[in-house]
Parts: sequence; C-alpha cells; structure tokens
Amino acid sequence: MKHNLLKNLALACLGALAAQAAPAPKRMNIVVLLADDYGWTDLGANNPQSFYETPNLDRLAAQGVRFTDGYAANPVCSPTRYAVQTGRYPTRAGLTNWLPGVRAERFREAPIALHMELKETTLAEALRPHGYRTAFVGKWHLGEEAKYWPEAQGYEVNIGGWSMGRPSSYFSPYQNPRLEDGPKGEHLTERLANETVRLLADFKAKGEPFFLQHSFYDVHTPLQARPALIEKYRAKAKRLGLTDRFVEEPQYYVSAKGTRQVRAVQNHAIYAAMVEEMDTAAGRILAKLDELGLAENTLVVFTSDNGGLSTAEGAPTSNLPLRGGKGWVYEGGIREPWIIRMPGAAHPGATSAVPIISTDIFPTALAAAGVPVPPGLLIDGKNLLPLLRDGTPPDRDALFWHYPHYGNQGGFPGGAVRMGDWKLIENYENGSVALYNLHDDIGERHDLASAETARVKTMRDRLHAWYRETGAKFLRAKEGGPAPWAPAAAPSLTVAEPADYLRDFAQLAAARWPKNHTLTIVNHGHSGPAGCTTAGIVCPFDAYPHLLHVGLNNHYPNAVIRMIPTAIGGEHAEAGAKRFAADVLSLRPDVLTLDDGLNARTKFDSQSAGYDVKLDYRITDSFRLNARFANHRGEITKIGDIGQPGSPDPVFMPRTVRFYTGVNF
Ligand SMILES: [Ca+2]
Repeated sequence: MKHNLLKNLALACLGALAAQAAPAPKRMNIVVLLADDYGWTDLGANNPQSFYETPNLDRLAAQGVRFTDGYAANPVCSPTRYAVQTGRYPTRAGLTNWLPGVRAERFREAPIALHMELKETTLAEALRPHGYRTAFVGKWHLGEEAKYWPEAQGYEVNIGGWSMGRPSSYFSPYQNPRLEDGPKGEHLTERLANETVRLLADFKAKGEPFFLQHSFYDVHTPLQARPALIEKYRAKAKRLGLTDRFVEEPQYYVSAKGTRQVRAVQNHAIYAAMVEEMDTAAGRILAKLDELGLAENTLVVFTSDNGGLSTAEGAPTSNLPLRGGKGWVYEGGIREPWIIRMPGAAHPGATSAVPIISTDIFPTALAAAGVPVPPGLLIDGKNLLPLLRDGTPPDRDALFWHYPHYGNQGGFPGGAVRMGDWKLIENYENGSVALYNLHDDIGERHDLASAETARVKTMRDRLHAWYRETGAKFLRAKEGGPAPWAPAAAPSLTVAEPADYLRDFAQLAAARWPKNHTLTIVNHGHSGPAGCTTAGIVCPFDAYPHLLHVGLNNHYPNAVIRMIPTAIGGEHAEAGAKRFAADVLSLRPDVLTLDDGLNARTKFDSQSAGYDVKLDYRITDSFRLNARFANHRGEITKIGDIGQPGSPDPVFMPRTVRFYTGVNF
C-alpha cells in the first residue's frame, strides 16, 4: 500500500514536471481542398442517391461539418478562385469571368480584369509573415503570365499551378510548365496527390505550421479516366439500369437553336470515374494527415469552384433537383459541396444550413491560425469558427453573385442575392427579376416576384447597393447596337452649399463638447475632386479644410483625423486622401495627425454598403444634432436626435454617427 502510494506520488511528480515542460500548443495547419466543376449533388454525403462513389469525402463530412447551403462566389472558375485567395468578392477586382473569357452575344460582356493583381493579399501572403510555410498544388487559373502565378502570390512551393484552367490531358505528358512530366501515362490526379503527401511529410519533419492548397484539376474536362475505373462505372450503370435521360432548358445564345439538353440521370461512366479519382486522392491526403499525427491540429476545408457541368457546353453530370449548372446563377451553378473539419469543433458529423460562401475561407483560416486579418484589408468573408464551435451564425444579411458575362454554358448574364430562404435573380440583358423561396423550391421553378413585390424591392435595393459598393460593371452595347439594361445610377446628391455640413459640424462640436475634448474623425472614402466627378456630385473641395480647421482649431486641439481611403473610391480616394492630408496638415500640422497609412483600406460595415457619398465621423460621445444629411437611401432628410437609441434610422447607432453629405472628401 505504502509502496503504491510512493509510486503514485512519484508518478504525480513526473506528471507535474511533464506538464511544466509541455511545449506550446501546436499551431493550426490549414489544408484547403478545392475541386473544379464538382457539383453539389455529386457528393455522396449531399446526395445519397448519387451514382458516384465518394467514401473519403463522405468520411470527411462525418468528421467535420457539412454545409447544405454553401456557395461558390461565382458560377465559373477564376472568380471563385480569386475569392478563395483573397476573401473578397471577385466583383471588387472586376474579375468576374473565367480567364480570359470574353464573349459577346446580344450585347458585349462587361469589361473584366485578366489576372489577379499582385497587390491583392492572398491567404498565403497573410499567413507567411506569421511563420507559416505555404504551398500550392494543382489548378491556379488566375493569370496568363507567369508573373501572376502562385509563387508570386505568397506560395513558397507551386506544383502545377499556371495559366490554364484545365489540363491538356489527365495523363503525362502534361504540357504544364509548373509540373515535370512523369512516366508516360502517369495519372495527373494521383501524381498531384503524391506531391501533396510528400509536402505534408516535409512540413511534419520541419515542425513548422503550414498552409497548403490542393486544387484538383478534377472533375473539369477533358473527360478522361483510367480504363478500369470507367469500366467499373459502365458496369454499374448497366447493373442499375441507368440509361441516358435529358430534360430541356432554355439557352441564351443568339445563335442557339431551341433548347439545351440537360442530363437528368447521373450515369456518365467517365465522369463517375473522375469523381472517384478525386475522392481517392483526397482520401490519400487525409490519410497522410492521420498517419503523420497532423489531423488533430489541421483545419481542412473541402469545396468546389462552381456547379457541375450540365449545360450547353456538355452535360456529363446531373445537378437535379438544382436548376442550371456551371455558368448559371441558378443554384446548380453556385451551390457547392462544402465540408469543414475543425479540430475541437462541437459537433463532428453535423450539418449546417447556414449559407456560407468561398470568401469565408480566408478569415476562417486566419482565425484558426490565430493570425489577424491584415490591418486595413477590406474583405467580404466571415470567420466561421463560431459557427463551427457553437452554431453562432456569421453576422451577415445577404450573399451576392454578379456574372455580367455570356459563359460557355449558355446562361444569361445575371446577378443574384440570397437573404434568408429567399433568392432574387436579376437578368442583365433586360433587368427582369425572378424570386424564389429556396426552402420550398430548391429547384427555382416557381417565380414569386409578382406576388412578393415588397420583398423584390427590398432585395433588389440591397443587391444594387452592393453593386455600387463593389464597383460592379455591366453589359455594354455592341458597336451600333442597342444599349443593354443597367441598374439605375446611385442617387446623385447635389447640394447647394456642401460646406454647410462641416459648418454645422463645427458649430455643433463647439456647442456640445468641452474644449480640449478628444475628438476622432474617421474619413472613409471617396476623396477629392476626382472622386466627386466619378460620383457626379458637386464638390467644391477647396472650401472645406478651412471650415474644419476653424472648428478644430478652436475646440479640439487633441483632434485626430484618420484617413482611410477605401476600395470604393479606389485611386480617386487615395489621391483625394493625399490631397486632404496635404491641405489639412499644412493648415494645422500641430493639431491633426494622419493616423493611418494612405494605402490602407478598411471595410465599410454592411450598413454603409453601397453609398456613393460618405463621410464617417466616429465621435467619442453620442450627441444630438439637427442637420441636413442624406441617409443611405440617398434621401436628404432632417432628423434630430440621431445617435440616440430609438433614432428614426437604425443606421445611426449610439456613438457612431455617419453623415452622408454632398461634400465628398
Ligand atoms: Ca471550374
């Protein structure tokens, strides 16, 4: 007995020593598995009736959280890849079609960016300064020239990522400048899995945290697979009696003759074989994480870049019951398989119907890594860790899509917004809208727009505000052709005496706060005459610094002005901000501090989204004001008691007051 006690004490002491010497908690690794053209109904866990076999991804779903309403940021490749890399809607970068997709039909497509700019901050670039090793394997498709490939965007290793959005062949030789050919006939999917497995072992050996994106080329065309697998699925289709069946859908090419044929039964043997190749590769990567003991501190995300191919371009799969497919803003084009396995998440194997989107990967991965979003970076995505841990949904009222192009798949140029169960689709050729309740009608067959006019207005206004916020571009007329529809311009504010606001502000400030009170003014936004011009606003820029100066000079020697040019004003905002700084600082260099880098960007909160004219004064006390200003709907109003609870407009919250004025910094 005594002997045992001593032994236990000794063990307890050893335990205490071990605890003392325990290493710091392991940092979370990040693995993003991104499939190509892989549709929502192509995953067994989503669609138990699927013809395809995805045991490895189904197992991942059972270990993680499967999102039934997860989306791609765009119905085609490159824009969604941009969103994954940056956490931003591709519309912000004008990168709204696959690269270099340009195609006119009734109208010319909207102008597009032809690569992801190097100044964008990728997930790899955000993680690398915090000690993360970074690697990219597979499809990139974010720029024609090599200077835009992964190694220029924060990835230390790039295997197989270049300009092309599809392999020339799934069998070596690959004709890929970032992938050495293997033995003739080597299979691309297996080869890239080999590379990733090797990299994982390497990371493990070095003991450093890592971020690896494995971007499958699968299951994009060309439709190719190894013969034995094809034969397996030919036999399976035969055994199950699955013969070809097609339904018809309209198509929007000028040259289109009649309807398009959409596959109604999943039975394509080659496609099924490709799905299995991808699933097997994913399984090998996941098994390697297990084998190396990395799974317990690795966040794994699996999703796809757009819906399944079941369109005018070809229909190897069926997305039914979803409508449309790749290249369409119907659910078939944007609803995706989505699985996130976060170690420590509350409910492994749970499903979530909270809508999420490609942009969410960026902040979620950073949060898992314990790395902040780079200061001043404007992103659209939301950190999903609270949702994974205890079901707390992200603070977000809507998801948006913007595809002002004629894709290869016969769809119409259009946009969409989802709010709750409701989805509004807008056709850019003519501005017509359709409204669907996805809860009751996942197939988007019953257009409720005429019965729900108030909802249509609310959702269209929200979508249009988002267009303005993100600088969305639209169709153009062909030479000598008719003009296409375009959303109405933002309400244009013409203010006879724009400086009134600042005068009011200065007077108010003098009346309300004791002298020497610390006052912080944050000026987001459009700046300077150029910004005014683009917003169509009368803006005697030169008038205001003096006024502001007088008010501040008299009352706020501790004033701090933070200048934050935003993406909305773009270069105009930056130019204007510099001018503002020069003017104001030259007036009162002893009073005003430029508190932020001129190249910094910040995000408007959702309530200020889409306003073309904004000043954002954040004031350290709530206060009362009787002044003219324009609210977020562009209406010039006169409201007292703003900034107080119960104020007439919920935009105006205590301690934060926003003026939307004709003065455009
Ligand atoms: Ca794709």
